[in-house]
Amino acid sequence: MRHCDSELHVTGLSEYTDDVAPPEEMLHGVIFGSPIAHGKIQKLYTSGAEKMEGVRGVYTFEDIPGTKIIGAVIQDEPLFAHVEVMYEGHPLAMIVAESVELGRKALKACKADIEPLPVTVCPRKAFEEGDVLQETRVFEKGDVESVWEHCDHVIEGKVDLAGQDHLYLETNRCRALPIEDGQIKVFSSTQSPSAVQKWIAAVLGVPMHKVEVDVKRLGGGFGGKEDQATHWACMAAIAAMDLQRPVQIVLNRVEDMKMTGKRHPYKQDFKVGLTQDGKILAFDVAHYQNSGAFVDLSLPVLERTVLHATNAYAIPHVKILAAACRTHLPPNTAYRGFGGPQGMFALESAIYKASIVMGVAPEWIQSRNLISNGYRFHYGQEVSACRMQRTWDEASEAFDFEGVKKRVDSFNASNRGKKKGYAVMPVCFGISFTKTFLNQGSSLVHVYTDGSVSVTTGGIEMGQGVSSNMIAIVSRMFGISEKHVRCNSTNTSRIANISPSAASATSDLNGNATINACKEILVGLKEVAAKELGGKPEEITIEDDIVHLKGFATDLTWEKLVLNTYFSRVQLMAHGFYTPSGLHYDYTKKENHPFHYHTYGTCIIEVTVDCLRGNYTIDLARLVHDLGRGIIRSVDLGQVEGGLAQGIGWVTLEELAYSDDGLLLSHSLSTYKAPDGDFLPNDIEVRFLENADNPGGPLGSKAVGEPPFMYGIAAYFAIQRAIDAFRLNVPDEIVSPMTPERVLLSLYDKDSVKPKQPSSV
Ligand code: LUZ
Ligand code: MOS
Repeated sequence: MRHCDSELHVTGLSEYTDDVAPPEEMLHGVIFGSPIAHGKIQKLYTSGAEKMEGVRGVYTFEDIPGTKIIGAVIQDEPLFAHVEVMYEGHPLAMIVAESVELGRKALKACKADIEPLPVTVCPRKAFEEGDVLQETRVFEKGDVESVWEHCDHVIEGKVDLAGQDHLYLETNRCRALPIEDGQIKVFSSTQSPSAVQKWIAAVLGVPMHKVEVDVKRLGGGFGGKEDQATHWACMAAIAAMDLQRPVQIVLNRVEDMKMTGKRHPYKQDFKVGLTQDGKILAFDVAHYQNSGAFVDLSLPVLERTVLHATNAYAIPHVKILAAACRTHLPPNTAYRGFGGPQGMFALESAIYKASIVMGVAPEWIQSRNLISNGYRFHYGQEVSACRMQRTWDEASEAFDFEGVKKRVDSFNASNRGKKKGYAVMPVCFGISFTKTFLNQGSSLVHVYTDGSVSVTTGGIEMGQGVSSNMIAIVSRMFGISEKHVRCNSTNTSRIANISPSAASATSDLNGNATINACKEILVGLKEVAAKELGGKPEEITIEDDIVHLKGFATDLTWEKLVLNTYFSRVQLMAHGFYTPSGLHYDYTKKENHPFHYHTYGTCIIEVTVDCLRGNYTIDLARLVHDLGRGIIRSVDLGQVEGGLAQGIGWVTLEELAYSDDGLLLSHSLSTYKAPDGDFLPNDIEVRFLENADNPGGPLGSKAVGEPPFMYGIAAYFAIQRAIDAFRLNVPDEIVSPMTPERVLLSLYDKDSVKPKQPSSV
């Protein structure tokens, strides 16, 4: 699989934030983080560090020249801890030194007197104590209370869903360079260069036009750098301006894991009511989000949990409680799926439990409740161009759901020490930022006189392939080969007011903006060509670098046409803007249209559990995904497989362990296990729907970044069902991740090696 950076990556020549040769005189910032999770700051001792070799400055809350409190949604987060520390690793101070080594040495001379305060890590506890970040919301469609008595089965349960570290290969980092006239140039590993620009300007107390942020590429983001790259960039900028020297901050892995927020853990209560023939009549769910210490993006994340609480299912009566609960963990943040996976997991838990009570396969219930055109979601948007059933039917047929069931049942009947399980996961994910104003993209296309083209957009290349997509779009719009086109770094001086590269919408918004820019340039090109060839502009096309008139090739090449256009003094550059139409969302209203469209898909995952040891293998993952027309197949496949892998990791291996006093115990790669190539199934089959154009997406495509993450949820229930085949053990609380330890403990009673007795539901 190739994308536009493949050769640079495999030869190690691609440049990330700190790969560019450091400017002379560059200093290094290291962070003094709180050793405890919650406490009152009595005194900070930094004067010892200040006197140490190579130290040029120490910065705390008092040293912030402008705005001292930042925040993406609500300004509630002091850039350095002030009065109280709210989580382990909460930055108290930054030491700036001639080298990282000298800075780290000086770090040891920093001390803080902190009076410990009670620590809360559980969102239910925070909720009971009334420590919520906004008034708790309840969303209702229909009236769940009126239907329980009409249900043949009413099942209740609890869920405990863990968070997830982003584990981008490139930890958070940035480099800030002071330049003339009080300006500053910043290279940041951020998904949101305009947020970095805005907050640096604010903390420095200067206008935004004095701050230039440039981003070539990230070594992964996954949401972790949507909002939380900003802090480090602000800190580096403060020191750089004060000392008038370049300053770089690079977090090491342990610091990154301790100091930055993660996917939100949730605790959930559910109650589901079904008829005997498997129809879900009512779903009542409470989401207690573990928001962490500050708001960050928790509220929009919780909003998406609410929007996706019914996933792909048509349910007439719905009630959703959504509470953002403050705990003493780093502020949890965006992570691929943005609350959607947590919303969907609760409902899959309910369906799983219902299937046991009713003695049916979960997919029998799932398939009886899929949405279709005309269904109105609880947030008021009507389903149109629905492909849910289509992906289900194609998956069911292509992957032979019936056959899998028979094969697994017969394996389990004839094997004692090993059991197989499988589960199906339908996904319906809404595409658009739910903060409607963020749905805008910009692109700057330059055609140079030699026929080469440069494209700059608001999109951040973080390994997902957006640069390759932009190059493909320009190449197809102009009818020229990709070798003519280069995608340049994202830069706030070339593109203003950039929305974060997030919400799966980056190629969608910036690709459409690029199409608009190309169209504008094409008008001039075609006029010049028509004049030269003696035709009309609408009779001109360009294919394979050759200008065509009425469909026939002429002698006029792309390069010659560009040069002629330049000599004719006709515009060869354009700024394109795009925003999808028809979006509106206000949670207090019944009628809403938050999403431009939905992405659909269905996945089946099969596993084998070793019932002696508790470990397991993921044997296969097969899925049908609705991608619209797709831009570059290999890029899309990379996104689907990557999302699937990350989703499987979330519910299986990746365990964030905390002590009771809120210290992160799994804070490095020796204690936090992410799925690797060995763990993932060899048998992964991805099918894209054919003939599935999406009029809303660039070149008929659909957003692809996040939806595949949620296929991974099937791995959880596949393992649970393999356990059930060994001995039925429906837990009171469904706890994720399903680590091998957890599997072992659910196969056997704690104090005995005998299999547990079947428990009743
Ligand atoms: N980021 C954001 C997101 O700010 N708003 C969203 O709706 C969103 N959705 C998914 C991922 N990131
Ligand atoms: Mo994101 S969770 O930064 O799309």
